[in-house]
Amino acid sequence: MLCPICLHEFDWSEDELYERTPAGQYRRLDLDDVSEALREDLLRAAHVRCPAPVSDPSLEHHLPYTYVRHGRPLVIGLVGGPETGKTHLLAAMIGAIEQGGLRPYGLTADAVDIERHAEYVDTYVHPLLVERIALSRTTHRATAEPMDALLVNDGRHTTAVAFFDIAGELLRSTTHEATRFIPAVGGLLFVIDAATRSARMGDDSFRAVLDRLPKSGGRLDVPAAIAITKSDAVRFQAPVDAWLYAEPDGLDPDAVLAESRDAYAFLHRRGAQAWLSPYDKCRRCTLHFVSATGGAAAEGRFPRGVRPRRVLEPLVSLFAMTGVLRGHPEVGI
Ligand SMILES: Nc1nc2c(ncn2[C@@H]2O[C@H](COP(=O)(O)OP(=O)(O)OP(=O)(O)O)[C@@H](O)[C@H]2O)c(=O)[nH]1
Ligand SMILES: [Mg+2]
Ligand SMILES: [Zn+2]
Repeated sequence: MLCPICLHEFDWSEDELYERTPAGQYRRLDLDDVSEALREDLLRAAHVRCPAPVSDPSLEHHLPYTYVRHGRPLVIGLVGGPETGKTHLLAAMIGAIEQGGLRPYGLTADAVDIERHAEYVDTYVHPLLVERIALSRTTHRATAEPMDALLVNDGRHTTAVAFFDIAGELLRSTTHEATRFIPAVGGLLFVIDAATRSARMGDDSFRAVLDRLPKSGGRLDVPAAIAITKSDAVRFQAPVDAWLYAEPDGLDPDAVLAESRDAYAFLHRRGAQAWLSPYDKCRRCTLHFVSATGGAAAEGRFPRGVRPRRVLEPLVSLFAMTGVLRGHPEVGI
C-alpha cells in the first residue's frame, strides 16, 4: 500500500484496524464478537494506521480502510500556476459527481471517508455551487493531504482516487513538503487559464512537475489531461462555444480526439506553445475546454449563479487512460 500522506509503502493486516472517537482520536477496533451486519458498518468507518516512523507523535496518521482495501489508489494531482482556477475546478468536479455526473459513463462514486468527504463538500462544494461564493486561494500548508478521495466503480472494479490540490506557488518548488505527493501521482490534471494574458511565458509549475517525474525514452508514462478552464471568458470564440455547450453523452474517443485537436490549436494560435509541454512530454494526453463556474466572480460572489461546464470530461479521460474506467483503451492521443 502507498500512503498518500507520507508516501511510505507498507503492508497492513485486517486484524489491526482502528476507529475514530468523537474526540478525533484513534483506538483499536475490536471486531471479534460483532454481528456480520455491524461488522460491515464498523468497517466502513475503520482506519489503518500508517506505520511510517515519525519524529513527532502529532505527525502520526491513519488512512481509511476503504482507501486501502481496493488495492493501489490512483493519486490525481492538479497542476497549474497561482489563480489558474484549480480549486474551483476540483470543487465543481466533486459537485458534479455528487449530482450523479459520472452515471453517463457507467461509473459510480462513493466517499472513501464519509466524514472527510462531507467536510470537503461543506467547505468547498456547497459554498461554491449553492451559496455562489468564490473560494479562497489555497493556503500554504506544511504537508500535503488529499483534498478528497472517492471510490470509483466501473461496474466491475473499484479504485480509490485521491485528489491533491495545493497552492500554485508551492508547485514550483521541488523540495517543499507539500509537493511530496508528486512522485506518487498516477494521473496529472494540468490547469490552464483560458483568459491568461501571459501565454508566452508558459507555466513554471508544469515544468517543475514534469521534470520531477520519471521518463522512459524521454517521455512520461503518467497520463495527463489539460483542462483549459475559465473557458466561459472566451466562450464567443469558435470553436470554444461549440465544445463548452455540447452536452456530454458518455465517452466517445473520436470526440475526445477532436476536442483535443481544437484545444491544441486554440493554445497554439495564442502563442501559448509553452503551455503545451504536457502534451509534448506525456505519452498520453488529452485537452479539454471547461468552465468551473460558468462566469466570472464579482466582489467574491457569482451573482448569476454557478454553472459548471464540461468539468468531468478531463477527469473521465484520465479514468479511461489509467484503467479506472476499462474498455476504452483507445483514448489518449
Ligand atoms: N470566469 C471564471 N473564473 C474562474 C473560474 N474558475 C475560477 N475562477 C476565478 O479564478 C480565480 C482563481 O481561482 P482558484 O480556483 O482559487 O485558483 P487556484 O489555481 O486554486 O489558485 P491557488 O490556490 O492560488 O493556486 C478566482 O478568482 C475565481 O473566481 C471559471 O471557470 N471561470
Ligand atoms: Mg487553489
Ligand atoms: Zn503515511
